[in-house]
Amino acid sequence: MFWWRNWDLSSVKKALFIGFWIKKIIFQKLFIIFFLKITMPKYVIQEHHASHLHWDFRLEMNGVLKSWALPKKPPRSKTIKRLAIQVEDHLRSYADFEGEIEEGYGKGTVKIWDKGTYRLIEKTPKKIEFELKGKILQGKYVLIKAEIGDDKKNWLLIKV
Ligand SMILES: [Mn+2]
Repeated sequence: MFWWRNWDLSSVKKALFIGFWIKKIIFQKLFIIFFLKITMPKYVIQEHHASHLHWDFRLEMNGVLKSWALPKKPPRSKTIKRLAIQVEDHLRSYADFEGEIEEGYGKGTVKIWDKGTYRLIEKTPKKIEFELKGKILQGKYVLIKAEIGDDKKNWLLIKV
């Protein structure tokens, strides 16, 4: 009779209570991660095998994809500076594009080289600093307007 009275009920309660809080904290953390994932702006780099192989670097900004064409692979170390020529904004939906461009200047194959999200650190007319969270590129980068000649479209992409 009343065998259960020997149970230390308070420790069972404690265990349940701790379990409840652990679950609550895990769910809160997962929710925050999910929330950041869906609200952080995206970036994409598309390898474009056009008449000249280049990499199209695009940042989701003000409802469009701000775009730069890089004649060389995006830098993964701090010692490399890459020319980034600003090109026309693209629609956000273009971030997922992979495939064949049949006509015109961009004729050739496009494949996604890297993609992820980014955090904007600073933006001025001559400088955009951000932190990339991608599959290939990670860390802080800066795009700086390069006053090379008269061409206002020339920027430099540098890992900082
Ligand atoms: Mn291109």
